[in-house]
Amino acid sequence: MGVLNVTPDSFSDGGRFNRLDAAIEHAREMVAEGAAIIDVGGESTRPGAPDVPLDEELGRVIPVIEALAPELPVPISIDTQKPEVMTAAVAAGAGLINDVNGLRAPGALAAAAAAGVPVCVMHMQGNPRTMQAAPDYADVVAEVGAFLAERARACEEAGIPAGRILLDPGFGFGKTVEHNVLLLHGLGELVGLGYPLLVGLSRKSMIGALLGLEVDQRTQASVALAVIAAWQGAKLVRAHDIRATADAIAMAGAVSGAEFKIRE
Ligand code: 9MG
Repeated sequence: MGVLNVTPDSFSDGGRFNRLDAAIEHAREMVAEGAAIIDVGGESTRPGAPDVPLDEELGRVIPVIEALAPELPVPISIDTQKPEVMTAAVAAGAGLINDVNGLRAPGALAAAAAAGVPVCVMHMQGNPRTMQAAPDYADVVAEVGAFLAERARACEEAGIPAGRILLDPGFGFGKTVEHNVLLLHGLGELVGLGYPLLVGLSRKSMIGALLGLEVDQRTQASVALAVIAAWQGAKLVRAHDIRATADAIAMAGAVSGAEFKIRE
């Protein structure tokens, strides 16, 4: 899953893709490099990011989705927490809803169910403004697993079929470096929940904390984390550096004989 941030304040690409033509070009490039989904987001989820008003978020993402949907050979995902954006994005051509808030906003579950597309529900402790203040778990793998199982049940009760549900442990969302490492180490337990797992580790601050690297120096470490996640059973990896990530995961797949398939 290739990241296409159309925000002026994105955490790792600094809003380079907030102009329509640049966004479209970058999406094409990511597909050419092996992305199987393009994830369009108009509200930064980096720690401390401000809320974006509905109209502004719609104005950022809808023109991009309308432009990309007819021409891209892969589905577009909408990265949003707002039910109104989910509905409008799917009407504009998005084929997946990616909600870092796990469809917990009022109306989000109903909007996602009515949209009739697959959903990715992610775990987050707190909210992007406060989540890194004091993350706290007795057993991070068990607690994230219990949350994801509950959200999957809520999705199914709202009418979203099990086959359209992806789960995501939410690396970096209300987690310390140690929590992130434990979660990745224990990812197999979450695979056991029975839904495909999506993970996002690309350029995240745990790499900066462990290796002392700036955001633009984190490609190799991101690729290593992607391979570890895929090896543990993750089915989708959200990434910025597509060619490197796709090649590395394809090699892991070739060795393991597992079914994760990145490129024809
Ligand atoms: C939007 N976004 C930022 N990080 C993410 C992650 O780790 N997973 C998902 N599903 N979305 C994310």
